[in-house]
Amino acid sequence: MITAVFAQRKDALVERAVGPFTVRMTADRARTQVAIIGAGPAGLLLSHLLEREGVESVVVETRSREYVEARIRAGILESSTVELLDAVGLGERLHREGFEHRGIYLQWPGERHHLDFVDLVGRGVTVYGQTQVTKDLGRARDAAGQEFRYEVEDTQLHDLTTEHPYVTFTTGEGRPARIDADVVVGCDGSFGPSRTSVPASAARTWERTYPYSWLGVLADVAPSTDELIYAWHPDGFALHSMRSSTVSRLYLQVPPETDVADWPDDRIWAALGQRLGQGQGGWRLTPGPISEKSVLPMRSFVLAPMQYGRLFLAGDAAHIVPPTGAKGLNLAVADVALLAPALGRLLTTKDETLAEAYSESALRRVWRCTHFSWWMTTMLHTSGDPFDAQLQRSQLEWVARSEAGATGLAENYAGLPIGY
Ligand code: RFL
Ligand code: PHB
Repeated sequence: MITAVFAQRKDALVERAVGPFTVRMTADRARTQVAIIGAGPAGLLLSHLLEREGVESVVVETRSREYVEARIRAGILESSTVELLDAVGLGERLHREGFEHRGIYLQWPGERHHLDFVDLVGRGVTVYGQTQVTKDLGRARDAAGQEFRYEVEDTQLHDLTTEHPYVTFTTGEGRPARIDADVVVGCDGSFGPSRTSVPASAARTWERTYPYSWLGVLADVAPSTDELIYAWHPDGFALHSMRSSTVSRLYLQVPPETDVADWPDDRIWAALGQRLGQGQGGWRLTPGPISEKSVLPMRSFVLAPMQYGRLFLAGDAAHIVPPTGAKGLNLAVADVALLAPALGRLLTTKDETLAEAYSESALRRVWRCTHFSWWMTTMLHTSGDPFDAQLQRSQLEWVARSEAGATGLAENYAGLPIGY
């Protein structure tokens, strides 16, 4: 266990521009081995894995801890994510409260097919909210004495191409602060400063914006299904997911720029019922009170390499996938599972081999998941083009009727092994 995270802590003078003046202020200055930017799943899990490598870290986060832990996002864990969390002592509550699912339902009007991943590829998935993963990680890091800096502002990364990079920010109390490190890891999601600290000349990016969004709702009602339903419908895609035996998570394909105000609860339940096949074969969708409603845009994005000098990127900071394949959180976990031993080797034995291989190894899985997420998205969302609709229908029938088709979906959805 790390008891003293900061090898040194001292006050130093820094200069800050305040309007037209340059003001010299006392800065809170600290030193650690790895400065982690972002306390989402990637940053928290990385700090946990690094400790097991004997490497100390400080986590810097712009939001409050309460905000980070309440943010509703992913809900599906691949089997390799569960195995990793188990192996590092984070699986106890997950196994008690999470639901193990053998597969998913794939449907279109008039037909619902169950794909049994356990039969097809020998492993299923676990339904356990990202909020719960984040809370479990937070508790484990507290128990280990992890140093966090929450509610910081103006995070900036410096000297990344030297062996002495550092991070500056303003603390929640308004004091300038600086953390000197051997390595900086950007786990700050799609809008953080890490990605933009990589000069355009040092990286390449690929991007796809999809012409639809998801309207997501959280409802205080028991799920109307035992496993997730992915539904193709001429009105647009719908997904029935869940968080617990009393909370359902549901999504509707909506046009981009949709205003939630245009979707009162009755309209949402009517659209979900229609698209998910209300009444088909006697199936009923039970509506209930909606506690959260939001619109999320759908985007694919990859930045390569995931390293720039002593800056490494992990999770959404390096890549975004549309949520249809349930891959975002799992990719963030897979990145840090590769990165932690690489940094352990670099910082304890000065062996750079694994650190230099990190980006290429991580990107193999990133592109596999990028393709899978794109494929699920384009197969299930209606574009309005009748030719597209025929191709989607043919693809869905192939997946549902052919063992080869079903196995391909199952292998990707249930997840490839860590290190694929
Ligand atoms: P996060 O979770 O965005 O965390 C980044 C953290 O960095 C902080 N930050 C900063 N900190 C310091 N200084 C700054 N200047 C900073 N700027 C930002 C942020 O406040 C934040 O705390 O990224 P991370 O850790 O890489 O984790 C990625 C996952 O959160 C994301 O991929 C998934 O949630 C995606 N996703 C899903 N993934 C799945 O695997 N399965 C799913 O079922 C699934 N469903 C979803 C999803 C994402 C969704 N939304 C809203 C994006 C469903 C939704 C609705
Ligand atoms: C979720 O439960 O939030 C969820 C599940 C599956 C997805 C996306 C989101 O593909």
